[in-house]
Amino acid sequence: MPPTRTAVIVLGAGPAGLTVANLLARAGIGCAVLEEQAREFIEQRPRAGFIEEWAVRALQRHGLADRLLSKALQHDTFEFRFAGKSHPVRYGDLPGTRHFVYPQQLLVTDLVAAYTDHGGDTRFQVRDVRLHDLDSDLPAVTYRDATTGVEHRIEGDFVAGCDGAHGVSQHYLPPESTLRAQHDYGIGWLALLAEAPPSAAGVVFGIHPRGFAAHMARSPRITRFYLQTAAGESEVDWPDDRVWRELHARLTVPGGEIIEGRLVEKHILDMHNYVLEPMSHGRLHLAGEAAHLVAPIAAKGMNLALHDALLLAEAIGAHYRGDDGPLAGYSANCLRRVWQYQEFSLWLSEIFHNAGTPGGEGLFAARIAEARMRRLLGSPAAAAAFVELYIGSNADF
Ligand code: RFL
Repeated sequence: MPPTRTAVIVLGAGPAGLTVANLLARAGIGCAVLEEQAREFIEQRPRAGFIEEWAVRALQRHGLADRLLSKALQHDTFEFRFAGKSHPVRYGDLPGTRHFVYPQQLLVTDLVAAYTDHGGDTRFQVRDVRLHDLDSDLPAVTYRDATTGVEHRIEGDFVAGCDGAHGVSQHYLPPESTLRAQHDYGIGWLALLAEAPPSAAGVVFGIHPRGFAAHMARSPRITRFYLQTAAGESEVDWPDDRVWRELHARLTVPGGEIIEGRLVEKHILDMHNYVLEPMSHGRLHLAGEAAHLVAPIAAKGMNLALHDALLLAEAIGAHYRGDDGPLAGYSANCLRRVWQYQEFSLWLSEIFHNAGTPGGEGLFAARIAEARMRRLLGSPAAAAAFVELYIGSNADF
């Protein structure tokens, strides 16, 4: 096939790539989105659910949040449960400090429709994606269409690498000038989706000597649960009866029972983080999990993907208006929030995961975690600092 030409080639139709594409289209900048999976697949892939209010308002400003605003539940409270008691934390008293509960696949469905069904160029089921000439003014991407087998080449001014943690674009950052920071929590989380109504109005974090557990409402009929697991455990170690036994043990308090339902998703998440610095090389700019992964401890990954996407679309728009300053500062501007959210997730993980570690070191870590929780629950100043990062209302330090 002869090469085609556009302004921006976007790799990946996840929250990051689709937000970039929609914003560029609204700014009249041409782009093409290349996605490895079929449209039906990405519209049904369940992952995140919590979107911070600043991100919702940004999508709303661009006309991308109509269905989200009409359908999403809003949360402004969560509870810690430990030592048989519930300790609620209200964080939604200030404007702009709520979470919107909207399953990621619904957001992806909305963003695909807003772009693709309004004339946007989206190419699903691409294979053998390769990037070329990233140091030149005319970078290109080649790929094979899995449905026809035909090879394609598409040329543009920029490549937006939004193809997630398992994509190809991060491998085009030159190793000699790219830093990779990483951290492994040394545990797993079993991510579960149950066909069960929520057992509590909001999020419940169970801090328990047998390990952490969480409950998160997703819809009136679907609830997400997490269970901390030992390193090396797999799904086969967690038959349904063990799952429910542990959820009851770690989350139940008097008057706060856990409602069971059919488990429709059960998989172990590797609990690790990484950050690539800088997120750009030549005409390639990464956004979202292609550039940084944050374990889902504080529900930050999709929010960071949206943050990057908003900054990248704005910076590319500025380029076409003759100002390359925002693109030059793009990576550093993203990384400020990335590192605040990484630090916050690590801080929270030390409350979540340390209640049951045996031995003297374990006891020390458990007492530190209790001291943190008491401060958070007892000091309005500590609670305000926590909320800033929990909801991301002020996180670009
Ligand atoms: P995505 O969503 O992975 O999208 C990347 C897209 O690129 C495609 N792709 C390719 N396309 C073309 N060529 C290639 N070579 C390609 N390789 C891959 C993929 O098919 C895909 O469509 O990355 P993006 O856009 O950066 O978005 C990141 C978020 O998906 C992720 O951070 C969140 O799901 C993380 N996360 C959560 N984040 C939150 O902010 N709030 C939450 O409540 C929350 N809960 C979660 C989560 C992640 C979870 N899992 C599955 C790890 C709960 C879970 C269980």
